[in-house]
Amino acid sequence: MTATPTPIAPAWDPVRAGLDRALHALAGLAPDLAAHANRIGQILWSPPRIVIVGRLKAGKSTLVNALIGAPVAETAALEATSIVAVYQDGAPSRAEVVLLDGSRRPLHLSRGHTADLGVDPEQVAYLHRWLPSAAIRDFTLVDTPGLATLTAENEARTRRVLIDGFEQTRTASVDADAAVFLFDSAPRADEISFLKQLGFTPLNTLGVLSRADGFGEGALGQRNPLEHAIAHARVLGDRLADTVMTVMPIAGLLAETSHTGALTEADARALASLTGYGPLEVLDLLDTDTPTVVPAAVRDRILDLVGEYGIIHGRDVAARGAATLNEWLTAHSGIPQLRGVLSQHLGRFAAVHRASRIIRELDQLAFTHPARDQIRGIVDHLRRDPALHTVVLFEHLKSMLEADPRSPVTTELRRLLEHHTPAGQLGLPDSAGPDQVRATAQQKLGWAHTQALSTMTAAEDAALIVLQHTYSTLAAT
Ligand SMILES: Nc1nc2c(ncn2[C@@H]2O[C@H](COP(=O)(O)OP(=O)(O)OP(=O)(O)O)[C@@H](O)[C@H]2O)c(=O)[nH]1
Ligand SMILES: [Mg+2]
Repeated sequence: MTATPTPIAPAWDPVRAGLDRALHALAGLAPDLAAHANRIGQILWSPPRIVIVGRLKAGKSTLVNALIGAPVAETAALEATSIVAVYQDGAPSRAEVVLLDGSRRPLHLSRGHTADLGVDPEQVAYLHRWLPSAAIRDFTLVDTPGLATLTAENEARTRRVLIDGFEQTRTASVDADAAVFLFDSAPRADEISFLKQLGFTPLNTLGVLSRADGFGEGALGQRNPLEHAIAHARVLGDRLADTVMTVMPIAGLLAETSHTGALTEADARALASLTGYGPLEVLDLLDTDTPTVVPAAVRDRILDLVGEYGIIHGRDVAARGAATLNEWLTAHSGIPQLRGVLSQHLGRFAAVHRASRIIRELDQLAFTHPARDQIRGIVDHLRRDPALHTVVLFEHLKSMLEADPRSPVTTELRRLLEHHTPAGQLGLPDSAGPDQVRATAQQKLGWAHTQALSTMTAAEDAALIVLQHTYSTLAAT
């Protein structure tokens, strides 16, 4: 039914299967609905999209390159990313410019990089780039211009393709399913409010404390910046619990260098030649135009590759060669852990978010199409499918986060979604026995009944019906 029928791992996904069945049923209703089913099917069978957002120069493009394993996104101290770019696994390597009206134009690539856009940037919604890369097989990455009042123009470009109802058009939206939110110190209030406008939940939003290798006083300070960043990420994770699932410290530069094959034996030798110098000589090396220890050009290249932290702490390791240094950079970058969270937690909720987007599309069709009763029947059936229970809970969580984030109903929904075992879902330790699980579910069922007598919002009304259903199922297991 779809243009790209290659199944994405996991091979058998009951949520996808349920949605695919519904799309087949939809396609069978009328010829124009077959076209809708095909369009929606393309969303279903392409990898979820993870958007990287954050302040200007937070290290977004560097992280994108590190995750892809190739220097595809422009990064620089001065140059800013000026348009939204979607990086998707696919061959051949190519790019298209997507205009605000949704139309597409092929774009000439010179040596893998995008040359001139060929159109007024004001007409461009985003750049769609395909490149063969196993690293982005399970999720497509979206790099965005940084948020900052100084570059209001770039910020507007990020907003108009990400935020529902921002400027009138949704034709050329990138439709992201999850966000990685980068900040190199505490995020500002306007950044948090931008994030809220994206319409994600804390379950599909990951916080990244970026540039961890320069955190606090940096590489020359008393405290190891990476350790400091790890501790601070924990504090921020608690503080931002309403916004992000967790906060992970990342040194994107170290990962970009180690994942894109930028490091050579000559670099390792140059770095190793700095072993044995004291703090003052290292300061001289880093800070002056004419360092005495190595030529300025060599110093600049190593600084670009591994930063001050890499120079100070990687010197000894470098003596063991480029491969060992590469491993050291990876291990200190935080990227292996980030990859784990992306593919497990964030990836899981990105898929749930996308499923809910598809159901919303079907709801829309049921609203506008003459075959509304049959479409409604398909959607109702889908919502009752036990395989889609998580998606239904997620929809209610989204409504509750808008209506009343502090309500205990919101807390219950989030816990049910975040945990995998019945005990965890009910707030019990995993060691809890079946009797205790049943008794607690029964107790919560009673609570939900009582709550339902005096609800504050329509969202809560609807959520409590689903909670009652969930608790009775848990009580019966
Ligand atoms: N030391 C260090 N420098 C970093 C790190 N990540 C990025 N940088 C540097 O910070 C500068 C900006 O990085 P980018 O990745 O271009 O940042 P960005 O968020 O994409 O910037 P805009 O697109 O302009 O908003 C570059 O010079 C990077 O080399 C990091 O983890 N550590
Ligand atoms: Mg950038």
